[in-house]
Amino acid sequence: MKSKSLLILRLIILSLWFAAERTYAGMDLQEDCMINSGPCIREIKNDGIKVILDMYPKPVSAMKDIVFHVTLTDKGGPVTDASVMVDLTMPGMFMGTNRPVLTHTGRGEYEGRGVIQACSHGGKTWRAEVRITRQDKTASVSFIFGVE
Ligand SMILES: [Cu+2]
Repeated sequence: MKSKSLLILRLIILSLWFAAERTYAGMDLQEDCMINSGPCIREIKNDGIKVILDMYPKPVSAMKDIVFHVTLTDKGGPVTDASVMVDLTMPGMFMGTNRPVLTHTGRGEYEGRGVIQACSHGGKTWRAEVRITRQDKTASVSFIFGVE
């Protein structure tokens, strides 16, 4: 009798542990950038600079060499004097610091490479915060996207 209830208790503890392993704050956050369907667009409030983010190869997967491509335009014209960086974080979970730096390749296009970490908790949702610095002023836009 005693060993049976002990076994049940063990099973309960084990299932709670499994549930905890698969749950973290932010895991249900809605993606607002369907990166596998194409580039995503944001506008920086105040100065109206348009930010287009793309990543490839697609489908965007963890532990693969990913190219981050950002296009900046201001009233239709290219923004060529910015410093651009992508800050990759997982909402609700610390996954280390991962900030690929992009370099200007011409006509307001910026490109850099990075690797998105594999999540040991099975997380597939990431945030890419694109930080744009011009004349010592930094603005940022964020994109919530999923990886394969
Ligand atoms: Cu994670």
